[in-house]
Amino acid sequence: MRQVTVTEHLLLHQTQSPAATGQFTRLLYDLILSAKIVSRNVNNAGLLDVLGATGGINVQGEAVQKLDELANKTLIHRMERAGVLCAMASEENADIIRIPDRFAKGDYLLIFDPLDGSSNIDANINVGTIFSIFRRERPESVDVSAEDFLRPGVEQVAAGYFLYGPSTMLVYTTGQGVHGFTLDPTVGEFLLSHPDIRIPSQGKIYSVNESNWHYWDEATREVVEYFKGANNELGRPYSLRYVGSLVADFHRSLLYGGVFLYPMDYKHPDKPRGKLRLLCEASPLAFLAEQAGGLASDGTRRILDITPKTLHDRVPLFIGSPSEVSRIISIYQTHREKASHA
Ligand code: AHM
Ligand code: MG
Repeated sequence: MRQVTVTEHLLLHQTQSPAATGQFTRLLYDLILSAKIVSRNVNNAGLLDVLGATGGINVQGEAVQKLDELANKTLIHRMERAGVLCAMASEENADIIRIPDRFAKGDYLLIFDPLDGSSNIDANINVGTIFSIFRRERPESVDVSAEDFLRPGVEQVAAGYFLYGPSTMLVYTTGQGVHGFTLDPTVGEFLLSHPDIRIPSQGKIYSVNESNWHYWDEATREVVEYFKGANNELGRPYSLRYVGSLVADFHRSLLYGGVFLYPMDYKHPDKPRGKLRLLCEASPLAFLAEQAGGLASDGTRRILDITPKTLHDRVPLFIGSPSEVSRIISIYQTHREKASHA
């Protein structure tokens, strides 16, 4: 059987993509190398002194795990040397990460969540690295700043994730479909295993942290009741699966269909909000979902159309098969209409 590597695939099949340049191939090569290092550390986590928390709290107000920090450092160290980036932004860093003057710079902006789902890591449950790539718009003469990153997801040139699971996978898009590669550890290469992934138009699974029920509004409860009840398009209750690692829950939804939900909640009544980050989580996964024939919405707006106001903006996220996501949008719509007539 012919084994296709990521670089071969990019050169052979993605020639129409704005990402099909030498610089982009280099970017992907270094990203893959970073992910192989992270994957090795995740796989050996139980044997090395890298489990548990650092004691620090990140910009999101969440406990930093040692592996979060290691993955973040690995990505920054490799990618600042790639010579193709003008800056980076990470879920773990409050500000943008500039490329030091001693390294060459390029046209691309890289955004990443170095280790998504890391609260699961001590239990040996799947985690992943999510990435999003933009080309810089402003001229080189203008100093790079956070403003360069505040762009809607529709402008991404590529996005994807590495999933550190029973096998390590890369799933990515450059706007020409979604393609999955599996790391063959014996040769150290990601090989094409899932060409042109299409999400089923309807699934049988919903995925949500239902313990937030008490913090949801009426519309959100109705959405979840729709999936739990028998009075839906399926004619019976959907199954519930929730890993608590977005990248793993999304990957399952992509392959099996269904929907992943992280709605807005009122845990902090004065500040209702979604949990997931627009730039490093929702936007890249929305690009993949749409390229696979799915949908991604915040309940009202298409995720890819939302322009962030800050680097760490959060959004509600409903992502997956078109049938389930459009149903959710219509339930919210009906609630808004009722409220406006009340
Ligand atoms: P992280 O990037 O710090 O791991 O946080 C994001 C994670 C997602 O992977 C997952 O979907 C969500 O948080 C789970 O949150 P909760 O524990 O509130 O259900
Ligand atoms: Mg995350």
